[in-house]
Amino acid sequence: MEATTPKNMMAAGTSGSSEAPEPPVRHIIHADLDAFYAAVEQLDNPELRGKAVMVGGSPEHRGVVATASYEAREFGVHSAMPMRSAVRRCPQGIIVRPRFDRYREVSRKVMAIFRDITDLVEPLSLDEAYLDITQLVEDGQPPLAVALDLKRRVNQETGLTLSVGAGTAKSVAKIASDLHKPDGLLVVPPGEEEEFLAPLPVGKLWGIGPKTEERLRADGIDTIGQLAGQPLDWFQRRFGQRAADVRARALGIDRGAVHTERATKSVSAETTFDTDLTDEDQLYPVLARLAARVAGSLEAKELRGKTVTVKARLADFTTFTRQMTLAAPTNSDAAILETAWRLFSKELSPDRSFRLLGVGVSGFLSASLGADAEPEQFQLPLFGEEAYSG
Ligand code: TTP
Ligand code: MG
Repeated sequence: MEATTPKNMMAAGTSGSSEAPEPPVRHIIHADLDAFYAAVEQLDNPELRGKAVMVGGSPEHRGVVATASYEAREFGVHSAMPMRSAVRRCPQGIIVRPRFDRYREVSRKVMAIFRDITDLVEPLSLDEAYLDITQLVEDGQPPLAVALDLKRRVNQETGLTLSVGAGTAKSVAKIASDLHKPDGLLVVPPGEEEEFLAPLPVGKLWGIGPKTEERLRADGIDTIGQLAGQPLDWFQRRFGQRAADVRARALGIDRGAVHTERATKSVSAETTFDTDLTDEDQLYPVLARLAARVAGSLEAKELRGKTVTVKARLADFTTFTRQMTLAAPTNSDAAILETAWRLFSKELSPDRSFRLLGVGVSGFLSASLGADAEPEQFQLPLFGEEAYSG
């Protein structure tokens, strides 16, 4: 699977498809730093290297794990876990408070390396981006060579390790980068997308959240291959308007383009809870984490927005949004959180349980037009990833 000359594989990629005519093959890289916050802490403080590091809030104040070093992950510690549970699982773990300014600084360096490779960079968060490398491949550099070069440069210039996945679709590249973490590298050659995805659990697919995964498993669909094998009308019944997209992703042929900053209209993050939440003490840290994620994405995309939106879904699936426009555009997590909390706290009530919470920022200052862009309609995927931009 790993090193194949892409041009040789193109014939295989076009066989067996009834969709005509075939669009040209694109080559996409998904790059994601390993244990980002924890890796920066280990880089800056050699005493932390090789040790279980848990970056986040304090266990006494309902703090949450932002991320953990791979040493700590061996004990079952992971992002978004209450720090108290993390300490129980890994008592020797060293708790480190996040230093967002430092992470932003490192992120800027890494994004600059990405942009040095290609202009077509779509950052997703501080440590993660899609790169469209089609031109480089057409000029004769195999995706594997580009990926190796990227990993080497990031490691030499920052000291961090980067995991890279390459493929002809964003969703394939993203899954590939995750599969061999940390320090992973996986190139899925054109034509092998479906075969690569088939044995993987359905939950790995973008847009299949834990709840959808549960329902699919109840129907005996455990792998992406089993999903891809369903007839078209089954997809339509199960996914409605999303049917074509979900099916394309399951087949590894999604056509989503890499969007550079200019195309971004909103940046948002949302999360669905395992159990519905009512308590302000539990909801506030969630909102704080979402605000920090959105601020990080804005920073990575070099954007500031004026409109802050909160999205909420109640236990009965009623979904609503509340927005507020600020006097000046921002990318500050504190300003986003303050506004989001002002909007959301009005919605709290002892008889209301929430199953989902989201935070978004839109209304970007458009440098090219020299004027404020109109706040865009807030759009979030129904299910799917924590960080999303449209
Ligand atoms: P991720 O790339 O999801 O995680 P990671 O880089 O720590 O680990 P890996 O990619 O090797 O699996 O997120 C990047 C950073 O974003 C992470 O270091 C901390 C922050 N983050 C949070 O603050 N809260 C979260 O729930 C998640 C998932 C990440
Ligand atoms: Mg990462």
